[in-house]
Amino acid sequence: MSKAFWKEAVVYQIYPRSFMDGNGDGIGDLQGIISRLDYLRDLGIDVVWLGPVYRSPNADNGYDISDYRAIMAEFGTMDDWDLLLEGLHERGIRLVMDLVVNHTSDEHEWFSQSRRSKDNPYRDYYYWRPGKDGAEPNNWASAFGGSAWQYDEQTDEYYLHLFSAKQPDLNWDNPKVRQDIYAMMKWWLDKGVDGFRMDVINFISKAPELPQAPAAEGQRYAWGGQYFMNGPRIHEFLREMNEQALTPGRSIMTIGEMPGVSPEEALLYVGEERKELNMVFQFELMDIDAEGDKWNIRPWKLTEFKRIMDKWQTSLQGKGWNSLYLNNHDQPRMVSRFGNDGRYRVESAKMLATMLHTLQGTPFIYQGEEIGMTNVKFSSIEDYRDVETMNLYRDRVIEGGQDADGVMKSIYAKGRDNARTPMQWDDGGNAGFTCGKPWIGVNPNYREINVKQSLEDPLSILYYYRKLIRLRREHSVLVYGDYRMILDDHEQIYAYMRTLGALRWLVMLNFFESEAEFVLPEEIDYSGKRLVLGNYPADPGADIRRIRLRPYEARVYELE
Ligand code: TEU
Ligand code: CA
Repeated sequence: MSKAFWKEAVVYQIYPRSFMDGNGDGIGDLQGIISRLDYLRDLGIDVVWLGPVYRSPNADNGYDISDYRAIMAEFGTMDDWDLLLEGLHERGIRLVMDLVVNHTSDEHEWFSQSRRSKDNPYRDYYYWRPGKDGAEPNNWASAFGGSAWQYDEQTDEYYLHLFSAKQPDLNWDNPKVRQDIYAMMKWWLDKGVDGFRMDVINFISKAPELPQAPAAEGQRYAWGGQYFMNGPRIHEFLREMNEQALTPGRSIMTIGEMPGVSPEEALLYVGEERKELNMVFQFELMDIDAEGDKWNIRPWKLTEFKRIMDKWQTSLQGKGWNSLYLNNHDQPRMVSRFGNDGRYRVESAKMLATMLHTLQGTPFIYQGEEIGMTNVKFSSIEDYRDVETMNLYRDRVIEGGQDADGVMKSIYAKGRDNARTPMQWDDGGNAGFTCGKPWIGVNPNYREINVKQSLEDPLSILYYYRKLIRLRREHSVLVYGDYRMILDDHEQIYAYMRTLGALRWLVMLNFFESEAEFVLPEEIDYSGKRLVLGNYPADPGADIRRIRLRPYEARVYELE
């Protein structure tokens, strides 16, 4: 397997609005991040993925960009950004920027021009279509509810927006759009950024006829995914982007966020010979607890979880590269969703972290994960800020007449604001995030769960993350080693081997709060063993042929 810095790296995701407020206005900002750089250095991460910090009216917290070459006023200035980059590089940390180019803000200059008249030179930068029989051009649904089309009086046509109406989709079939985007990317690379995380990048090529989506009986709008996810020209566009914008002779890192991609499709994006991207964020695991739409929660089995992980691990092995994540700014907190955020919060957070850092792929840590931050339950919908959550409540409760408690239950489990409450730095006012009034409430558990407490407790999740990160850096078997699952059908334990040359590592993870029996398969023989890491005090001499794993216990062994 070929070597690359982005395979060896551990990435830390910063959601700028919620990380650290430097000036007391209640909103996280660049100076705030700068003030916490030593924290990141001490954690040991190699790369920061910074959520969008470009100028934006914030309809979707910066994922609606009105100027790609300017900094959002609330976050600071371009000078602040230069200082941030310098501060990161001084500490040996690379910076990956969010690249949001499936859509712009409706306040972007291109769109202001585009909506002006049908013959404006920017008209074709977006998708404009006349209505059909007095309704939208097709029945596609927006990811944030309602139609994906917005009527615009000025020219009596509709424009396409797969996300909010303030996020019109760019028309990538127009070569001018592509050239403008590549020029912008090169501009940032020249400023010294080390790569891009590309927002819904597999949505940029749409089936040209924009066909009607198959809908259930009585369903007005339907997700037209098959007409824009991995669309007809997607690989052509990404290869062109790679060639024209990404290969300036410097090694950078690229991650494509890709809902609706199978491992087979992923290989077309990340296959080592394909010259497109380094890795993708897959969504198959994120869909494990939903039926139909994400709000409709269903219980999942560990065997299903293992089947998904195993499929991605083995399909990409030797051919491409995985990203490894269990949460981000769009997903609930991993310890609440896949672990136990009550009695076994610490144990289960460490167990999940063990998995993330011992599978094959690049681990992504989302801010606060390293101290075991949990989901939040605000009692009132008024306390929520996310456009997706607010639209859901409006559509289902206010306009749809559904039971508010049921909808709140879905929001508690899946709402994106779970991950967007402020980073918990200490047990003082507003968790040390701001001395003003935070833009979104702090999780009330900040008095127990915070960085200060974590630094004082030698057994904290934070110190365990530091250990894992160091371990991965020191032992290339964790990066480049082959992966093979064992105990495939075990319903409580996920276990696998990593091997590189003569090195053999064994990972065992109990995903439940009841004890579980691990029995080593007969064919694995060994003459010696070393307990490398675990989340409980354990007898290093214990016989690993048969072990009772405690609640959420994780162990990593080296076999001789
Ligand atoms: O997300 C795209 C995406 O498809 C999801 O993760 C989405 O947030 C989820 O399905 C909603 O339930 C990206 C960004 O990560 C997200 O924050 C943006 O809102 C979205 O694109 C639009 O830019
Ligand atoms: Ca601020």
